[in-house]
Amino acid sequence: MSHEPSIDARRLRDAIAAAGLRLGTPLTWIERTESTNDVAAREAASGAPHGATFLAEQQTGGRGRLGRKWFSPPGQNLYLSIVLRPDVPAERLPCITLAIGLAVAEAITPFVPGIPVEVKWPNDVLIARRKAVGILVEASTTGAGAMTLVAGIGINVLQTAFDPEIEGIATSIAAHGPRPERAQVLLAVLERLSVRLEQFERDGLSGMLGELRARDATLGRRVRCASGEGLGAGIFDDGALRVQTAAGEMIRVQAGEVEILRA
Ligand code: BT5
Repeated sequence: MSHEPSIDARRLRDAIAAAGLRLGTPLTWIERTESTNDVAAREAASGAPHGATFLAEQQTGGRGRLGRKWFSPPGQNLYLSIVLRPDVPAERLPCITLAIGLAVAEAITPFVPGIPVEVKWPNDVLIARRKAVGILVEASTTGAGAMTLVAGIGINVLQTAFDPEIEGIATSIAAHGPRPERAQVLLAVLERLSVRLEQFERDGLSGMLGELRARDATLGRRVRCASGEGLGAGIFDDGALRVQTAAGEMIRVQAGEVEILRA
């Protein structure tokens, strides 16, 4: 495994300040931790502001949904968690993951010219149909009225050899484009996230449905969800996934797993 320079947190903070971003402010760089989501949740509970970001070089217990593992080797990728205190009605919160996924997809697109970057409902970003990004949004604390979330984002940036458990499904930016500086990728992510989250607070998903649908990895593909198999038939206005079964029935998938089946 090549030895990459670690991220220069001071330079990154300067760049975040120069760009005037609230997300990424303040930025805490951690060499090694179990899970940045846990760090962010603890800090949120003791008052970390909206935008506070925790970035680790390595996670020893990186996690996905339902206790699944997020492989988080050192020196290659980005593992970060952002404290969010969004001003949106609670019923709208579940689809914030889609807004985050869209933002990350948009941010990494310029790093892989000519390669499709798609959002796989509800919480993955795919490069050339393989998983390059996982998103884990967790509710943190409920203070006086305001909901606090922790948005955890894992982005495979430089890694090109993966653990056997995921080598058939995982990919990275460097596997499809020139090796970028991780700090540049992170900056791009924070910038797009700032735009999309502000828009989400104002209008929910409505202003970004076109862009989201254009990147829908399940569209027209055979998928399996809890209620059966069918063809991905788009994303509803409220963020639910539409699946058409073989019998011609349209179903709404509001939560849970959706697997894209090989054609
Ligand atoms: C996710 O879960 O995709 C959410 C992953 C979130 C990771 C970030 S890193 C920063 C923050 N701190 C954390 O502890 N977590 C967040 P899920 O949809 O459950 O997908 C998990 C599955 O993705 C695993 O079961 C593997 O199949 C696959 N996987 C694990 N590590 C991967 C990797 N590095 N690249 C691609 N796929 C991976």
